[in-house]
Amino acid sequence: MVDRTQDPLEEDRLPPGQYVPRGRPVIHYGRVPTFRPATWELQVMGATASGEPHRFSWERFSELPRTTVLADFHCVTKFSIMGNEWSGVSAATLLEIAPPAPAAGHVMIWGEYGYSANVRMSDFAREHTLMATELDGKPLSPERGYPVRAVVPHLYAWKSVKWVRAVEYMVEDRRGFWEERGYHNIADPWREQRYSYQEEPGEGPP
Ligand SMILES: Nc1nc2c(c(=O)[nH]1)N[C@H]1C(S)=C(S)[C@@H](COP(=O)(O)O)O[C@H]1N2
Ligand SMILES: [Mo]
Repeated sequence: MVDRTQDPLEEDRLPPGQYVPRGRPVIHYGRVPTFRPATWELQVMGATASGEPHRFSWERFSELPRTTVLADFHCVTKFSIMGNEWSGVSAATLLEIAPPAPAAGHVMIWGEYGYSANVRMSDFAREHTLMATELDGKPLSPERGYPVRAVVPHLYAWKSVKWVRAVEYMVEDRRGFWEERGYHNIADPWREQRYSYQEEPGEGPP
């Protein structure tokens, strides 16, 4: 069950430097893609345990076990949206059904049009990381990532890739779209890991 007892404006729930805006911005780079259920698939590829990619058609993806998570959402541009109820398939479920090779320590999450974000396997495997299909009890709107978006709520929101099409298990770390453009490889909002110049040795690819 979802815990709604926490006060969304409770001071210590907001990471440093963040504020709660009035509205709810929609932010992304590029166009909103059209969902075509007949040809859509989610691929889990790269360093899988079997060495083969796993493909989920929309029909197959829709039959996976589902879960709901209540989580705050922190954009690096400093707004935070508190108390979002996301439903979908947990990353842990995907890891079970499409297991990675033991050497895979990193994950690239790919959206339509080549948008990508890399996360550590340990962040991907967190219990609240989701492949979400619903927000607050309704299917995602097209501009929020319909039909499926990643939600990695404990990291800055650029890691929460909209319109997800692939999950790539990686043995070596690699930078995604914003990580290549000066943003922090790990992106923990509680440590204000906003920019790549803040990275400590070992926090990014060599
Ligand atoms: N595919 C894709 N996903 C994306 C982005 C993007 O440009 N493309 N922008 C990210 C950023 S920077 C933020 S803050 C959130 C915004 O999510 P929202 O539009 O639901 O608020 O989506 C993230 N996911
Ligand atoms: Mo963002």
